[in-house]
Amino acid sequence: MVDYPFVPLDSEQVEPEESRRRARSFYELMERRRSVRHFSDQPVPRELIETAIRTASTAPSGAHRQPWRFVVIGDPDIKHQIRVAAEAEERKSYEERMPDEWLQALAPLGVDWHKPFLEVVPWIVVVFQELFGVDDDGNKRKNYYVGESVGIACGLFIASLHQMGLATLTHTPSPMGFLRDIFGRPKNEKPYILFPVGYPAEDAEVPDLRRKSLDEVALWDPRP
Ligand code: IYR
Repeated sequence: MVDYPFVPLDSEQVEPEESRRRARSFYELMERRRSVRHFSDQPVPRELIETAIRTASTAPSGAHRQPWRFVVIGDPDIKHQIRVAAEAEERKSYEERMPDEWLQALAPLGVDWHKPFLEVVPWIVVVFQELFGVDDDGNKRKNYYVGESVGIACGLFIASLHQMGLATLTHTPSPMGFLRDIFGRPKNEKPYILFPVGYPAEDAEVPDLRRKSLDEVALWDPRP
């Protein structure tokens, strides 16, 4: 069993005015984040991806099990393999598996089974959830709140990339089992989200979406 000694919290005292400034400035930064499907092939230093993964890995997790694994692909041959396999699954999904209601929901976004960006981006990062741990004797060790933990880590990853001026997309080719096979990952690891990462193309366009207002997403002291 890992035993953690308790140490004083390393926190900073922030005056209310400064809190307000930081809150606004972080919100304004994040409000400009968009899911991007048109990337530049401009190289991205590996160090930036490393730092985004370190940031993601600061996420809280159930029983501090940190049940995430970031698989990073820079090799063009593997990117090609991923594109071919992802498009094959996606084509089946769009043409046979997705019900009309779903296709109609996606229609305004202009997405389809073509995923050329998978070969344009300098990096693909596939996040796996570690469904359970395995100790040195091969015994299973339960993980807790795996989906929640990995989801939070992915959110921090996205924010970190955006803050560096990099773009990404939460791509979920479905089913995603082929990714485990391509990378030879063990059975206890399940693909969660695939992130193409790069600088946006100079002429990148995005749908002019609107975000829900504060009133639409927040309730204060609600009562029955
Ligand atoms: N996984 C598919 C389909 C897709 C589904 C949703 I929900 C989206 O918001 C976008 C796409 C794809 O990646 O194209």
